[in-house]
Amino acid sequence: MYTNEMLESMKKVEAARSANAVLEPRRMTAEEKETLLATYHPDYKQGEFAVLQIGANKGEKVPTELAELLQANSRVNPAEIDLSKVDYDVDVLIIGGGGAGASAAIEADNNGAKAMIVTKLRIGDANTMMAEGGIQAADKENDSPAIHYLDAFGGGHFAAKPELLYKLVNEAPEAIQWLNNLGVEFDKDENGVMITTHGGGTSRKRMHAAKDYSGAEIMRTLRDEVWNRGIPVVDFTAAIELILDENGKAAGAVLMNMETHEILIARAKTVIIATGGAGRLHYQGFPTSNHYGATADGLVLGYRAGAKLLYADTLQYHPTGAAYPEQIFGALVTEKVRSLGAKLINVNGEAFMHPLETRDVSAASIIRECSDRGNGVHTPDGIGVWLDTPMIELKNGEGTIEKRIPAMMRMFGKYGIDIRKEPILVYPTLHYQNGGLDITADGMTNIENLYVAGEAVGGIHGRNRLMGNSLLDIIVFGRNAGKNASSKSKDVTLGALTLEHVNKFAKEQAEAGIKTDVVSPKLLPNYARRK
Ligand code: MEZ
Repeated sequence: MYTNEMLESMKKVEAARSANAVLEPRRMTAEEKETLLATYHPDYKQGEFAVLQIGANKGEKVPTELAELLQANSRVNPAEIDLSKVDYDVDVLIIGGGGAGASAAIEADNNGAKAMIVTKLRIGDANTMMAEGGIQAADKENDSPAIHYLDAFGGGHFAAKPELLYKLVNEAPEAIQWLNNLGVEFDKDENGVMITTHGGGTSRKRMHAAKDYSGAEIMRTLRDEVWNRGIPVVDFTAAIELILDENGKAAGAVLMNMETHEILIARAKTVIIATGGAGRLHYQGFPTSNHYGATADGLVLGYRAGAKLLYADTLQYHPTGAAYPEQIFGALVTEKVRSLGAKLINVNGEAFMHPLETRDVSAASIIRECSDRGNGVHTPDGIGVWLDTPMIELKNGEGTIEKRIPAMMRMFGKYGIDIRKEPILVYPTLHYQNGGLDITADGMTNIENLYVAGEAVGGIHGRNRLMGNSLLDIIVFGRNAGKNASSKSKDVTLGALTLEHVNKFAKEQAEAGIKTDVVSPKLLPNYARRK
């Protein structure tokens, strides 16, 4: 139930809305943004990071929770693993059953390769499924990939790897057509033209959506395609260590059945890591919008085998996670709510920022409002600011919410909150891993025959990602990895399989004086132990 403070504040929001007295603050200047980020964004809290003592990124800082996993013990003792007993023998092994993994599998299959997906949960249990607001592509007359590039490059603080971002924006229109042809039900107008909207930091309306379950619709389609093609999917089986061959090239993975803990060996000519993000590590104690399996496994697997990370110190806190009621704490409230006209309002009923600043700036602005400025709304369990959803229908007409963001309406409706009539409370939630494994434009890491796609990649977006560029990157880079890994597999002759890199890593650990009981990859979060 709402507290008196919440009710009093809500009255102010309603009064300001009714009097048409809510002003739209101007966008911040570059200097204002820099100061805001440095003071309030979680990425800038130096005490929350640790310097890596071993591995390819030795000397660089990453979040403390990630450092613990990257420098932890392997789940396997190489001496106990029989690499001569091969359970699966494939051309392309895809680790991860989300949108990137499924896209890679489809293209590898198209290319005539024997592909196999292995996933610790089920195909589709992934962050792709949780994405709501849409997917970007510059396919309208007033837009171009070059404009898309400039928006994303600026939004990512000019840090994106140019060749990766170039690929992302140039292949975006084709990615939309590919999905449309596979059967994704994009929102279209009465003439069959795709409806596009703005996202934070976009200078053109290029967000294509399937209402506010865009990711679920895309994942449904990709999963059906994988199943229809008969591509093997090994569910409830985690990759717990990469296997290299005697020449140091990727050659498969040690797998573990999640239920029986049986160990299985997959030999592969090429391997694609598509394991997704890290929200379930709850960096800095933040709640998360992420899927249950998002525990940075791919980063750990790759790092222990010698792959390099890029920008592993930068995370995305989605500005609008649900702050109330407690049952949905941290769940995603799609940016599309703001694209459609809802404004962010403080405890006094005032709009305190432009609603479509980039995500890092928006999150920092909300944190400032709730901390130093003392303008947050206290809930029984935390704090937040209002997102004034009734404004959407004032701007776009009655019925818009049900038609365009029905999932939001249903999520809050379950708790007796009608978002057409009442504003909702939001606070930043851990949403996306901006950094990850470093790849070249063909999708390969510094380890030959080891490819990466999706959220486990670092550098596509720089140090902050724009809305809708993640659903796009899983398609563009998933397909890219599938095509390239399958082509490459045709020329691969595998040497003898080895886990020597695991022994080497353990030696480095000992030499650096790292003593830890932690084993990684983590695979699943352990909420039983959380305070
Ligand atoms: O790209 C995203 O993270 C996304 C579409 C999220 C959202 O707000 O809906």
